[in-house]
Amino acid sequence: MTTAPRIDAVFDLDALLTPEERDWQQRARTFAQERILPVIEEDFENAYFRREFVGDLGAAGFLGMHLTGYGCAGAGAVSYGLACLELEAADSGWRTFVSVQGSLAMSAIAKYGSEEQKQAWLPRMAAGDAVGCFALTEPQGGSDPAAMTTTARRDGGSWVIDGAKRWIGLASLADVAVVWARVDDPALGEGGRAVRGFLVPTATPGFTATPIAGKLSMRASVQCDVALEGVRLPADAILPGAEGLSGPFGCLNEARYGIIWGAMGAARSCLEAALERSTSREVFGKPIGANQLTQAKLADMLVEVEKGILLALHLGRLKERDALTPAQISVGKLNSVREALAIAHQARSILAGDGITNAYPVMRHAANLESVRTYEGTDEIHQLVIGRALTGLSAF
Ligand code: TGC
Repeated sequence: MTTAPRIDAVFDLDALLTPEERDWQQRARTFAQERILPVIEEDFENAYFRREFVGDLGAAGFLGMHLTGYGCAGAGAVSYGLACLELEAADSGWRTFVSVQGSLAMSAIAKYGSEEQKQAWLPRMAAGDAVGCFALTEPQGGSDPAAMTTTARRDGGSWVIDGAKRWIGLASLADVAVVWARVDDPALGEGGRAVRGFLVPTATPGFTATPIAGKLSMRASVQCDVALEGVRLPADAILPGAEGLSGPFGCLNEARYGIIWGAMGAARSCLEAALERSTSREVFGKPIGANQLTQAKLADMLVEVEKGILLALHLGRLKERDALTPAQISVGKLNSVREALAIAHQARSILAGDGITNAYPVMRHAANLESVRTYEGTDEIHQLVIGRALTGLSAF
């Protein structure tokens, strides 16, 4: 396969990073290249999630790495972003795992959980001894979590949850699910129902997760339908610190931030593959990279990778100052995934017929990026979030 030229060395990204950030990036790159890359084509082909990597990622410190305490590494936002970039340079499925575990499930517990809940779950999840999932999206909901119909009702000293969720990453492997549900809330008036979060051990009777079959994207990862049928939980299963949709949206901000970096990793891999082929394959008696049309494509791809990484870095620095807004996150998520997909398609055209085989990672990245474009807010949702920030008018 491709020997990887350091695309990010072209404009000396390293000069903008601290030694600690470079160290995290190098550790993630090593994990991706030594562990994930040798098996990913086979796993993608067989739709196989390699469970043993979970503990290894935990031991390496990547799970909840941007959280502090409870066994988490306490790394900065840029370090976390660089780890996402390197993991997604191998496969979006493994960046997604780290996102679901760290940015969604662990973040929800860290932001909104009681001290007991944090002690019970975060150290095990940081170590990779327990897996979490984040159950927000519903079959009829998609982009509109406000349409949620899953309910939690009080029954004596218990909560009882009923409903259905869809596209829930890792749910069939998870030990605990962060489930968002509507709760009868007298403070909201008659019929008023606030969205609240619950920690649901997946062994609880009534919780069923079924992997979604037939995926042509993210095949080395698992997404599930989840049924919640009379799931009975103790009173302290509720996350005390989250009330309303701002709870789950606060976690989506974290996951979307990781995607801003991660998608640029997939893009970089596609550019590397196209670049390698440009000098190794000859047509019409010369390397295809000696053609002006090929060079124009390569140049455009490099421009977008560099711009995307610099935007990610700027947003990361804002996040480290606690100054990153949801609209800025939408700019980054929209741009990174849209450009990464365009880069994957350009790379495929340079690779010609070989580009549709798994001798190169490009079609796999392109297929994965179709999922990344859809989850954590579609392109259209992010356009509308930006449009609302620009005009002050909501067009949802
Ligand atoms: P809206 O009226 O705008 O807001 C409702 C409440 O939420 C607050 N809020 C936010 N808070 C923090 N961060 C944000 N980004 C926030 N956006 C909104 C808002 O302030 C308000 O709070 P309060 O206290 O005033 O009530 O809500 P809306 O219904 O108009 O929402 C608009 C919209 C479209 C932006 C939102 O629904 C949206 O983002 N939709 C996209 C949903 C989405 O991204 N779903 C992804 C689900 S998770 C997933 O895909 C998992 S993939 C990983 C895996 O499991 O494999």
